Amino acid sequence: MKKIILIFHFVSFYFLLQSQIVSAQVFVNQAGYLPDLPKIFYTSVYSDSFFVIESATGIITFKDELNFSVSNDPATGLTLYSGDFSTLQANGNYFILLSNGDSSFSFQISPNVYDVVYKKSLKGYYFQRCGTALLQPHAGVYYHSTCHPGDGFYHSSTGQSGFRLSTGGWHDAGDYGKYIVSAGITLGTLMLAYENFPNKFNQDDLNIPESGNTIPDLLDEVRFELEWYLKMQNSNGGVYFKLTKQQFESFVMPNNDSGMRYIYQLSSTATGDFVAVMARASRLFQPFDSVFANQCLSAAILGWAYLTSNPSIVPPGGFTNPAGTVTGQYGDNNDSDERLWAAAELYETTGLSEYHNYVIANYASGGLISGAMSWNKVKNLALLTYLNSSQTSSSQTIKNQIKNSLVSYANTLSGRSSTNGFGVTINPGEYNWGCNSDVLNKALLLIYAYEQTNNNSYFQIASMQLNYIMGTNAHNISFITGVGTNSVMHPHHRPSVADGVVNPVPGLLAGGPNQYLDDPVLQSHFNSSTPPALCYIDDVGSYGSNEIAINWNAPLVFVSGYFNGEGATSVEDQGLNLVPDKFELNQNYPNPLNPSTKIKFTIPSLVDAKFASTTMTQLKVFDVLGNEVATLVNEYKPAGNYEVEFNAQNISSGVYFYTLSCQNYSETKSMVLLK
Ligand SMILES: [Ca+2]
Ligand SMILES: [Ca+2]
Ligand SMILES: [Ca+2]
Ligand SMILES: [Zn+2]
Repeated sequence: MKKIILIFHFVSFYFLLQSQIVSAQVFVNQAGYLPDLPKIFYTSVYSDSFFVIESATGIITFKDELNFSVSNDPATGLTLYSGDFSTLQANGNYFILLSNGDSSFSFQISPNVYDVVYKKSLKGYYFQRCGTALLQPHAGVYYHSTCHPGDGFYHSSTGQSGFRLSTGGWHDAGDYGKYIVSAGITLGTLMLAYENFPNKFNQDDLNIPESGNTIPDLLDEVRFELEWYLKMQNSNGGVYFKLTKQQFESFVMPNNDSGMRYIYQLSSTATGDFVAVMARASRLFQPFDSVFANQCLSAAILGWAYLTSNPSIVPPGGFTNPAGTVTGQYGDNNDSDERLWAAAELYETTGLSEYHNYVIANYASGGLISGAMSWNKVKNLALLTYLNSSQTSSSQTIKNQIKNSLVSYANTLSGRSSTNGFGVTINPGEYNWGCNSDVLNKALLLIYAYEQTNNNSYFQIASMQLNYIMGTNAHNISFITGVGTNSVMHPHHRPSVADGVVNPVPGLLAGGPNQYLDDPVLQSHFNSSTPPALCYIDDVGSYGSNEIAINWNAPLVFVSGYFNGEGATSVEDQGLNLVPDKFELNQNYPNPLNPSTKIKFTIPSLVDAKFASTTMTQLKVFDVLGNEVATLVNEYKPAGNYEVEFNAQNISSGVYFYTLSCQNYSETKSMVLLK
């Protein structure tokens, strides 16, 4: 009886007040599901069964039982159940209703569900632009005047002094600094997406200043950063590590952030990243702007000369902040991966044996693909470029080795996914600073494994990682600002704090759970016994779990854009298969009922009388457990409009469902009996 009352409260509120009550324990991808992909949701409360309900009409479109998933999930401590409504493919806006009355946030099923995610996440870079005004036509309420026009002055640690024009580029993260190495993997990943899947990443309608110029907006946005990169290269080919203040800025708008910003020492990791992205850019920009493409290649070759004349890491041991500077250090004492990536991209662009020989000599040291990349580990970018090399001199043997390591690692990720309550590919211990980007970088590798093998399970597990980011997680939150009903509202992001606008700048990925509690806010809410995936808080002070970063957004652009492109194909397919359907089942009236109500329905003319013997129209009433309560119609009905009366005198208060079925048509609505 308790169940009936719960469901009654929910449905009555929903239909009478049109406001949905959402419980905290039914976890869906809030952006939605592609029609052809698996559709899984999770819940931490046991219930007999679940319904998928169309939001606008209350129609039940799907019903099934929950599956037990895990007990005491190692990442969350939760016991989890999952529901699978993969066979529901009809476009629409839905929510999940459990038979105990709990419900989910609403979500869509549509070929275009990832279009908004992809476009917002890519446009997130526009909002990070530095040294320029963000104008209202492109930035909307987030507009601001030019910031940081004084970039920058040589820090004394460089041994140089004075001003060096180095305006432009993107703010790195929640702060206003600009760092070559976090931008390196960012540019590498964005260009990887375009180079390997140009038809999925070639849109020119992002509403950035360069939209409509016939050049893909992804490349326009990348170029905004590349132009800054070029300003950070010294005449000897080496590249300065970063451009920041000595201290992090206070929470002001970027155009109100004054004071000296400094250029820090030359670095071989920065130079390796620079060479790699410039070499790759020269390939991609050649069809659009050969002058710029050649400039990129020249800069890359100059950078490579610096690396070859400095065979040991620069500065020795890797970059560290000089005394008095506390902005991001991005410490990395191993530049072999950056050098390998530089050589791989130069080889792919030029085909020259000098670079190829370097790749052949160094690609295998330290193993092949065995983990996701990050700002300090860019080897995968080198290996993926070689795996997809179009140079005729490239080695098939090496390609096979890379492919085998990729597939082997994808199998490892599959195993991890199966032991995680939400199907995520990171294990306890790995819920560290920025782990949401790790989840997406693993999805990226699964996508490449799928592309290499056509093994559909890799594709599906990759999609589950994106589901996790957009709501199938213990926080029931979309970790992307501006995406989903319940998304991050208080990112550690200075413009979002200072702009006086309620909603944060959209399209930015929060770092996610941080079991190592790397900030005072996390430490005040959680402790070492908190399950790792629960160590997250949507609080501006939690830079350890709620900051944003350009390098974290890049795999989000990649993965959401990849699946978005998958959906675009389905749109055309779907258009060809539309079947007209003129059956109608109306909402009963009155509703709630006591004790009788009327139900109207329509049978279309396509139900021909000559099939009368096999074409029964049925209208039946069920309780929430699916037990039949009454049969109102069970006979052949010619085309026409009908009205039947349902008298509920002998049954108890609660929610009931009525289903009209005829031939292949079936539709269900709910009604409330209130005595
Ligand atoms: Ca454009
Ligand atoms: Ca490195
Ligand atoms: Ca704000
Ligand atoms: Zn700026």
